[in-house]
Amino acid sequence: MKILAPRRFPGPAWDELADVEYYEGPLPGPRPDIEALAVVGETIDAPMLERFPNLRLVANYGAGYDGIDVVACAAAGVPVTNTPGVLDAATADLTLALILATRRRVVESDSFVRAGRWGTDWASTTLLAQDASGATLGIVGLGHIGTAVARRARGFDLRLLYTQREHLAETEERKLGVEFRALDDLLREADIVTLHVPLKADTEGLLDRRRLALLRDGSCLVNTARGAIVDEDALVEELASGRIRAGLDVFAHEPDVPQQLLELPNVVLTPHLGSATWETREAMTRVLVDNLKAAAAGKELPNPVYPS
Ligand code: 8YV
Repeated sequence: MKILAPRRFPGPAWDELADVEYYEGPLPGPRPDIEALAVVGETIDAPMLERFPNLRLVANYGAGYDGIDVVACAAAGVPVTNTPGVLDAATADLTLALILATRRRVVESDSFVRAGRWGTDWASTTLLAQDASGATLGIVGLGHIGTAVARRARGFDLRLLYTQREHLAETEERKLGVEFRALDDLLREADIVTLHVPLKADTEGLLDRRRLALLRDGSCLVNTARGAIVDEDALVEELASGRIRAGLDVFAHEPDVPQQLLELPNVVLTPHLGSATWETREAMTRVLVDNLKAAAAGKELPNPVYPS
């Protein structure tokens, strides 16, 4: 099975694939010889599928597959797979890192030391921040990653609220130590809000201008999910006003980051690093390769994704 990939993926599993061609820049085509695409964020839609008439798999490197039109793939008879499960811990870890960095002003403090200001500007009120311990964390989307965040957050004595379409069973809520709130109520009540929903038609712009205005003064928003879940222009305005803080790993038009954010001290910025550890990326490659090998062998796919 001839595979087209943008690059080698990290880890030894990648070498198990026999027939891989690499491309640079945008996806090439027409290419009737290509039977599988390994993709990382590329847009795969109906016109793109036409370039690859003999495709047997679109294999996404990542859990989120919002760049792939799954309906168009299904219509063309092309299965889609992703790499779920193996990146929950790393993404939850980064979420906690952003919560703590934002809440405790870690990046501002680092700049303060590097600028040589400790000896001259330090006073007992310098860089005072807000406790994470005891604060209320609102988790938007209690799937695998949201749940991993909840477990870690309990270790920091955060009070946990969550929102999603379906309530958990009461026993599950008790076990995780979470209380359900409708989204607007969660935004009004939480000191820290963290997003863990996939980007879909019904979550695009979920945190619009009206909802961002519900956030408490001094609260902080953390996003390790997808930038387009938030109205980015409205978020930039809220942050520029200094009313809220944010820890942002994802942006609406990556790799572009709104210029204004680069100037603001109340924002911590990372370049989409949720799954970026050696261990996690190698585990993602293992899952990607298993999907590709199953397709090549005509076997059942381990991680199929369906239109929803
Ligand atoms: C990226 C992610 O896909 O899994 C996801 O949904 O956002 C990430 O894991 C990965 O970083 C590759 O760029």
